[in-house]
Amino acid sequence: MVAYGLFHFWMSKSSYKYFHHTLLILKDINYLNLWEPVLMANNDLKLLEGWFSPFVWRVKIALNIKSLDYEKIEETLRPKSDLLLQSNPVYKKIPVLIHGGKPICESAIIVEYIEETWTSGPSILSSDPYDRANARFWVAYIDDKLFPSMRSALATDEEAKKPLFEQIEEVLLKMEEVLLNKPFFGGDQIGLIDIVLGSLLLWLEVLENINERKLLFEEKTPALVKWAERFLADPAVVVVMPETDKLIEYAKAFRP
Ligand SMILES: N[C@@H](CCC(=O)N[C@@H](CS)C(=O)NCC(=O)O)C(=O)O
Repeated sequence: MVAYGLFHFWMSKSSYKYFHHTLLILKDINYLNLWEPVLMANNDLKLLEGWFSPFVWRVKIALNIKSLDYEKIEETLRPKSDLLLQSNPVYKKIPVLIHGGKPICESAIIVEYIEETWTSGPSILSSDPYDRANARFWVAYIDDKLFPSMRSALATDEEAKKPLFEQIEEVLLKMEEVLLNKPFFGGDQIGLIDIVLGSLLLWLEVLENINERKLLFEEKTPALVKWAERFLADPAVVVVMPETDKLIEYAKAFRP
């Protein structure tokens, strides 16, 4: 199985999709659950999650980076559980992280909470206030400009899709500039911007697949393509991401 996965990867075009596929095979047989023996237990952490949610993936990646163990509570959203309605009465959305009985809502805020609460382990945010402000600026930009366009493009007709695709490509070009020649937006390791943008990569692939149109590609954003491969291959990330085919199936429900 492993040999097949690696063979499949090396013999195919070098795209992050195939690389990711190989890593998923490795993940299935537990090769990459490297941190499991050293997970920090007894943190009294519960995560209201959904397998399909890029916002949930953000939190799971941050918890993995910090090697934190947590109880997973899968939320189907139809109907919303009492626990979700009580924990996030304002937005009624996942993810919600419940720490010691206290709920924290909104994915980027949860990631920052994790960073501030568990200061040991790799840092997700720089210690420099200017760098932190900068990271928060791009996080707000991504959530403001990229996700809404992607979400709408999944659920609208051909004509309405055009400006949405333009907006998506504009954001990707901008993020290529922001990345420069660094391995990650956070420098040598995954940081807040990586988590926020990287969590949207699989849904971007779903969008590309459904529309038979590339949005993230080498000719336009070469550094970002390499970054995407690097991000999806990271051990803290690879165990979080579901199979793209499963997401494509799920996304059919959004079609107009
Ligand atoms: N801004 C929120 C977005 C969370 C979000 O949209 N979650 C979706 C699942 S992907 C949800 O719970 N939707 C339920 C609803 O809208 O009723 C965050 O960053 O956490």
